Amino acid sequence: MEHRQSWKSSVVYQIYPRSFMDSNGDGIGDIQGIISKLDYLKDLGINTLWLSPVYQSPNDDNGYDISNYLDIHPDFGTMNDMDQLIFEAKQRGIKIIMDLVINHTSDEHPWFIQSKDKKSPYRDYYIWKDKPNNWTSFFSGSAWDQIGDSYYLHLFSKKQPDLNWNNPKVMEEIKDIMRFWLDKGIYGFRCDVINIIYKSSLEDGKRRLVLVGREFYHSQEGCHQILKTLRKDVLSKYDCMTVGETVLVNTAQANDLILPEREELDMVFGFEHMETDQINNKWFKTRFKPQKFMKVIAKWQEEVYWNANYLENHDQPRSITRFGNDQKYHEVSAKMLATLLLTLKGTPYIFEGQEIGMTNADIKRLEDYRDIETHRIVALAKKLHFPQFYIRHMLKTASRDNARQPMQWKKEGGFTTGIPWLKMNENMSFINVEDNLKNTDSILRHYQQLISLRQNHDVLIDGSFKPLYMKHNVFIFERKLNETSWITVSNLSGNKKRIPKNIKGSILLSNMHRTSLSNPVLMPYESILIDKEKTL
Ligand code: ISL
Ligand code: CA
Repeated sequence: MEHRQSWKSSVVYQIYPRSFMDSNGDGIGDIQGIISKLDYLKDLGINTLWLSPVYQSPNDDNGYDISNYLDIHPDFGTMNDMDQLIFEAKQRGIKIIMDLVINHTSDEHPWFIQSKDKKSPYRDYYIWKDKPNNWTSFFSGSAWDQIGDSYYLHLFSKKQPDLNWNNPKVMEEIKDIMRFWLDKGIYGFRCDVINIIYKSSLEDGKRRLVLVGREFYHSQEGCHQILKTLRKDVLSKYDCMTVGETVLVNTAQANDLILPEREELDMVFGFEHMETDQINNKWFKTRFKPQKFMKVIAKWQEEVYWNANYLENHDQPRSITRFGNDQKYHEVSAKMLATLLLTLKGTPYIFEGQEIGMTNADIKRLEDYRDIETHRIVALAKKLHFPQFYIRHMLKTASRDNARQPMQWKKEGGFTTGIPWLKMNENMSFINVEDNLKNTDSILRHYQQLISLRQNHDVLIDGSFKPLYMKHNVFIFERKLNETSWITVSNLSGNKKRIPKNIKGSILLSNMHRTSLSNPVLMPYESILIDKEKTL
């Protein structure tokens, strides 16, 4: 058999360190907290952890604004803690990938502080101009800020100045940073907004509603060249993986970044399926459109060389609230989404709390939101005179804090002995890890079974993907490897449906204790994993 790259059999669990587990009662999750939960993660069955940033940072954007890439934020612990985490994880067969944020640094990074001086050798580490252009930031408003008589570019907050990738010195600095971490034994990187790091021109952009200027920085040839260099000079020397976070890419652009012969990244996160419950922009959520969702998923499955499959991360609302039903069908729809995610072709990513069906946040007061993007949007919406009730609705359905409420370990929380940095969800009294572990039929147990099926059956890793049925909000697809053929049936709606007659086989996994296909009625959010060859 052809050699299989190690990341094809990875099952990744994303940790948002602030919200995972607090070991010292200051209300902020930390590295010792993560270490204390490694056995839990091992039992879940995952073999790879992705840590959102733990580097030094003034936390304007919760660590995505880095002021020292080579040290740990004291909130999270020390470098010794990090070394211990890498070691302890390895003992349990778990590899660690770290976030690599190289589009921008913090404005408190020594490079930027020195860059403010026009005569400094660091001046050209960033993008300075005498006059701003019309580009807008991802967090709304102008992408330029003024210091003295010059302006610098920041595609995110003004405390996140963009690096100048036209400067070869920047490339050398980043290579050193990557080597530093890979030498410590980490398994690779999740590369933040990687397809926008290269700016090919600083002209005014075409006038549009959002992201003015993007034609000059989105998926530019210069970006491909940078990725090839990083791969050749650094990554290729290690057994490691990279997953790019790639905003606004289509399937062709995704392949341009990941096809093996391109020698750039290993896989990327697409966003198209995340747009199936909104109009134009994530702040304008509408009803979830399952038909659109399954078509997008099938398209990416069929067209993209290898997918990074995910339904949640630290920027997105919770999948059960969005794509399932977090009230009446909480357990069954969480399990249905799990089966879908873990049986698709590609590397699955599970976000902390997803394995117990954590829901969107129950934050009521605007001032209780912590996320910078959320506050920027509130300010803008107020300026535009959006009614108060609508602003609340926007936050409830789209704020990034929906994903960031602390992990619900126990009925009474279990995340911290102090005051959590972001309020916990009151539904922790019935949605928590403790109860899930006690119950042999819980959402967590369902994830465990799925992960174990993946680890033990190559059909879920190497098998081909073929959509069999995509109608009436029912998604059926086949994974096939040699003689083995597995079929996933998912009802993405709250209504009863029928299983098409030609779907036959024996049940490998059900979210409703189904043991055969003799009853053709598919219950709301029912999902079934079927082995086609073994007909009972
Ligand atoms: O949050 C978003 C959609 O919900 C996006 O606009 C997001 O800002 C974009 O996907 C980039 O995200 C990444 O880089 C940002 C950081 O704030 C995010 O947390 C990170 O995932 C800037 O570093
Ligand atoms: Ca702490």
